[in-house]
Amino acid sequence: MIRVGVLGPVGSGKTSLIEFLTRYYAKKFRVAILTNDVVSSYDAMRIYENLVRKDGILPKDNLLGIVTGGCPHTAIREDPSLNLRALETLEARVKPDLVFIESGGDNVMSTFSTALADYTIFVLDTSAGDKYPEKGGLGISESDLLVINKVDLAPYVNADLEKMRKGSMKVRKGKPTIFVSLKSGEGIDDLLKVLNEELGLETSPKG
Ligand SMILES: Nc1nc2c(ncn2[C@@H]2O[C@H](COP(=O)(O)OP(=O)(O)O)[C@@H](O)[C@H]2O)c(=O)[nH]1
Ligand SMILES: [Mg+2]
Repeated sequence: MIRVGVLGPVGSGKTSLIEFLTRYYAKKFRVAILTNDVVSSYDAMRIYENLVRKDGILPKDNLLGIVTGGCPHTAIREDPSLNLRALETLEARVKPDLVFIESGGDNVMSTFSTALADYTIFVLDTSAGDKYPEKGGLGISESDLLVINKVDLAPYVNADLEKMRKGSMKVRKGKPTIFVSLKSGEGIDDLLKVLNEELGLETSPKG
């Protein structure tokens, strides 16, 4: 089971990314999703509605949502026990090849415990301004992959993508950064190419 942690600020596109990747990978692999929300089961309910009920992409047993309380980074870093237990439940229920774990949404310092995630994707979006990624933060610099989402909005918020690209190179020391729009589809091929390579997912069959 490959555990992919998805984190980043509220509204950057974490759930949208997980929904997109699940649609893609579920054709070949057993995919499960574990969401973290601070006070509700909102994301789990949204994913249930879209992927389970409407589109039938995800069996309902493959989805689990937990409520972390007000400090979402604690549940993915200092004390991931709630998430680890939820993963055990998913493992026993569906034996997934691939699990996406969505953080409840946090600031740029947020990171996943290595006990919980094998690979981490930090999601930023252009509408937060082009001061990031250069302004830095542990999550931005240390994540395995930085996804900068909502490039379609960049012109409306005067976000200079070249500045963001340079900033990212500066703080991430060679680790990959991909620019996408989950709305228009721009950059998606690059994203899948990097993820397939990094996760070694191209060849292993569903079984
Ligand atoms: N314009 C635009 N909106 C997007 C894009 N990706 C996601 N959104 C919207 O941004 C909002 C927050 O997305 P969501 O996936 O819920 O973010 P999360 O809080 O990080 O999980 C939603 O209204 C999405 O429809 C994108 O690439 N472009
Ligand atoms: Mg979300």
